[in-house]
Amino acid sequence: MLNNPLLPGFYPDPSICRVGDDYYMVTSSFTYFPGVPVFHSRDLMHWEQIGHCLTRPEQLPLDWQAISGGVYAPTIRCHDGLFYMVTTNVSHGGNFFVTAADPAGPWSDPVYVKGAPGIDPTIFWDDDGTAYMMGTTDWKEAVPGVWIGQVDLEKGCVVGERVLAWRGALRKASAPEAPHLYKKDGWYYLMIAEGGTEDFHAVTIARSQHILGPYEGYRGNPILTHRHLGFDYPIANVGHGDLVQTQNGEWYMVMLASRIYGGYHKNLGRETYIAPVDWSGEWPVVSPGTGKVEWTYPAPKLPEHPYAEPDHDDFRDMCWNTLGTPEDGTFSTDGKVLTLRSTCDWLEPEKLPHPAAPNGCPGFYGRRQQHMTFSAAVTLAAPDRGMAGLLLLQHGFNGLFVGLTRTENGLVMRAIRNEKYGKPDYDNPRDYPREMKLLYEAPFDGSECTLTIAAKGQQHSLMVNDRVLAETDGSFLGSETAGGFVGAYVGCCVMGAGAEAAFRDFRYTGE
Ligand code: 6LW
Repeated sequence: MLNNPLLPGFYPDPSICRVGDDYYMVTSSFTYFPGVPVFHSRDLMHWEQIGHCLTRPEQLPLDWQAISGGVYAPTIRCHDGLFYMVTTNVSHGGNFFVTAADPAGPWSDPVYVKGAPGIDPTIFWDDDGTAYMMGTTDWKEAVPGVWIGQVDLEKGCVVGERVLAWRGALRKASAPEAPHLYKKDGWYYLMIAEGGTEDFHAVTIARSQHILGPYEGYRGNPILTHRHLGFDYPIANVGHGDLVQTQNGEWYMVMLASRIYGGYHKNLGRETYIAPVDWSGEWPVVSPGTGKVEWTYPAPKLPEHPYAEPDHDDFRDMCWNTLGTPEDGTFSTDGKVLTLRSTCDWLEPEKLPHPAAPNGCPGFYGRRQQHMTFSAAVTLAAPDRGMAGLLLLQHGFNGLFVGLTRTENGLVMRAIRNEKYGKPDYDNPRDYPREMKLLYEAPFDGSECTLTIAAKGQQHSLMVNDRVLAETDGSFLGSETAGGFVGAYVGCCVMGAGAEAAFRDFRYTGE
């Protein structure tokens, strides 16, 4: 069976391409490093991560304090045997692309594209080999839309006129974005997302016989949305799709969506889903028969191609990320033991470095929470200074922490709930009113301990060894409350300038 979510956990804005019998998929990654994970499949059911597009600090300058800044929606395509991944680094440089002969990497240095405003860039080659780029118009424009222009990939600039291709299906559509272009039966089909990436998200489509338009919207739009299914439906926010045709002629769409649980809460952020598409007529019909994204579909007509799951608890596995671009010596690991260093205080807002000052490096090394019910545990050696432990982290530094702190009066174990109030302000991520609530504190006697964060839905437990320090509702880790574009990460952290700690035997289980 084809099971949804295809990539569980925070894997938004999926883009897919096929080369022969091989399928490749990328997703956005925001302020986590390395950036833009790359997945491979031969049957569309089993997806193995084979690398990241952005693995070198020079490729990915980030401002870690804006957790939902950094890398937005990517597009992956292959042309003349060369892979292209084009995306936006909203924290630095705007739209850029990297190339690779092998999607597992290495990928080139970024080419920042001049004359390409907005976000969500995509590349398309016409039959004569001419390359075009599309993206959203600048956010500040009164009437948003999607532009298209010819692009010189050698020089890294849009050439000639940039044309406003489409403004979306709805009159005054909000957030027309995520453009992808396909050529079929002599028509150029322009598929976008609109309605915004939350409850009203949708996929809409237009077509033209000329690449630069004018594009005419489909009268049956939207071709996919869950906006009409209400707030109890378990799969929400469906939109931002990309299409692929199998070598056998079947069409599929990958798209983002969120699971809601314990109320209207989306702790896992936006995940990657898939649905079959009937494109035997003039316009694509997504998920024929039901018109909504289902948990399972019959397997595609492709030979099954499973792979051996790697050990994700090994600190060298590709599922691990730092928050922000790591500095030399931030972390080191042999797989089992992780040594992590922090060069600043970072969960306490008043101690965040001033925006004008250098960032410093937060000591955080984590992986995605991929299940509504999960447990993460790690063994920590008592730190010589500062604070070290296990952290479940969302946008705005909403988080749950359990760990050890070296205080003037000795070593203490603490459970902390770090919560921000008020509306998210993307321009001033440091300005959230916030409260660091100490849920529990007690002296700790020992040289090491095992820390656990476990969740049964929204009921979260914070433990040291076998002792439950605190139980608390975790719905403030949902995107509706935390804001932003990311999903929860769980991992090891150290806080306090110069603090260092050693972790071992990390285990994540989920159901
Ligand atoms: C993505 C864009 C979007 O680039 O959110 O709201 C951005 N929609 O398509 C980040 O995922």
